[in-house]
Amino acid sequence: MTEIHSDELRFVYWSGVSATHPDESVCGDAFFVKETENGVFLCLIDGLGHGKEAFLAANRTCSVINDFAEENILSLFEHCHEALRSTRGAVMSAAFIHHPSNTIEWAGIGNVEGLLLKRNSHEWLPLRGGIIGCRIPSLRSCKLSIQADDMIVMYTDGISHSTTKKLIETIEPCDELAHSIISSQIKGTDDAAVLVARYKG
Ligand SMILES: [Mn+2]
Repeated sequence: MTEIHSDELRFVYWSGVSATHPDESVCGDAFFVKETENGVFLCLIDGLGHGKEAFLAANRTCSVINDFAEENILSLFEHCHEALRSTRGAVMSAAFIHHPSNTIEWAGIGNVEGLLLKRNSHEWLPLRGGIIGCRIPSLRSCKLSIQADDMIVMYTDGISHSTTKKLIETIEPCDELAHSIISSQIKGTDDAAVLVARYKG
């Protein structure tokens, strides 16, 4: 089962695709995008393993982010950690684009890859080890400048990392990039999800 969502918001165009493990009926990977007054949150979550328990962990994470999306990135991780204690746990990368200052603040626990793609350079999100709901490290976020047309790409470990790196540099529009990644780089042994956003400036 594949879920696709594309939208244009005030600050970004974005596209998310998730694909369920072939033996399961619900997906444990989830993307979440929410605009606030000053910017936009972009989150990609991988509930541990796959199946119903993974789905429940990812789902709970999304509802916490929805409730606390007015706050900063680091407190978001802490709220999720508390809320996920009774679940299997999840890994997540999250970014907040602050429009007034043209900056992006981001952080990641686990192995959801994050990439900021600029016209002539790119920056990978530094990831910290841990599992949200089980044990999380002391977290520091990174802040970078962002300008119109910069892209943010996130993907879970259901996507082949080595080949995706090359693909990202060749394709432009959000929905095309998200679709190419999921259709050509999916491992097929886990849930998989990709989130792509282009900053409008
Ligand atoms: Mn996974």
